[in-house]
Amino acid sequence: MFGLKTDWSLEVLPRYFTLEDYEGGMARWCPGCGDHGVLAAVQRICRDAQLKPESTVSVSGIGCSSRFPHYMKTYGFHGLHGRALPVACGIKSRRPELTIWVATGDGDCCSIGAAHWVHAIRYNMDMVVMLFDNNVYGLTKNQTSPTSRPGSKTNTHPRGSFLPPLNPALTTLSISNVSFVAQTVDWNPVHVYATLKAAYEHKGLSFVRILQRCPQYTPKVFEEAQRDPSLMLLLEHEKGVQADPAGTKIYTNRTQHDPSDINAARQIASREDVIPIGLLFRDADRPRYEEFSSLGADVTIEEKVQALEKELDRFAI
Ligand SMILES: Cc1ncc(C[n+]2csc(CCOP(=O)(O)OP(=O)(O)O)c2C)c(N)n1
Repeated sequence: MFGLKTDWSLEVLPRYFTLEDYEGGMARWCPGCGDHGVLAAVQRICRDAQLKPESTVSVSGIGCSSRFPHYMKTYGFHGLHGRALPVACGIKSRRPELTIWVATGDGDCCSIGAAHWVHAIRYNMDMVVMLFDNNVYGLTKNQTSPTSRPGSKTNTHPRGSFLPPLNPALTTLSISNVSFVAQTVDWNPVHVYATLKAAYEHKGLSFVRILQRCPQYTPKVFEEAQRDPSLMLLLEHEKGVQADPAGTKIYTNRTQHDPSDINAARQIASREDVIPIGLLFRDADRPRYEEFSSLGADVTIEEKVQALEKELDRFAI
């Protein structure tokens, strides 16, 4: 009577994520800041891969670029200056199934966070690390960073910085157990997308140095390369970054580079006459520390207490 239903099961509709599902707060970066384009690329990759927002985490340190997690509608951790990588490694240790995007600036990663950078590369935990390299400390308003070019006038070096800059790609390529190093430029969204997609697909720590424009403090550093594409060197290979040719046809300067050749990668990364973009190095067979550090992550509290008590019982008299 009254057509009483006895089947209470709900039909769960398949979920399809659109870009909006990854769009967090309105980005407060300056107009013309390169960070906007990188954020858009990451959101597109998440959408194209249909990553569950609740299984995705964005982790950062402190800096303009480190505001990244606020603009992703996923889990996020806006950490301490230089500490993005230990936080990301901790997350991967306990929740290896999560997809992790790390945003770190050249100050955050190569200065205060340099020790963590070295060890995270060696740990090779599966995550994408995006180094936003604008050659300056942006958030704190114009101090020399380890990647500032000699002669850069900043608040810490008003007459121009004088030390040779650190080369982030080359440095990373010299750390043991490195498994993925690529370089791209924020002003080519096609190449940024393809590079970060390759980084996301790699199993292990993918280090991507992104040359990033800061319209406020370093507006000139990449201007020449932006205006004259012959100052760039496009790395091509069947195992490399597969960018849509329509977006890279401006680059006449190209070279075939096998990303499994680490010595060639180091030689290319050290070139100063051109800016190499593409995949410098990849080795998918390097050990990943989360395979070891996540052991036991699925043990229940009861099981832990039981194991502890069993251990303590060994000392009972
Ligand atoms: C322990 C500590 N030291 C210094 C600072 C000040 N500080 C905040 S961000 C920053 C540098 C940011 O530069 P970068 O990492 O290159 O990022 P950008 O702002 O250029 O994106 C510094 C020195 C801090 N917040 N915490």
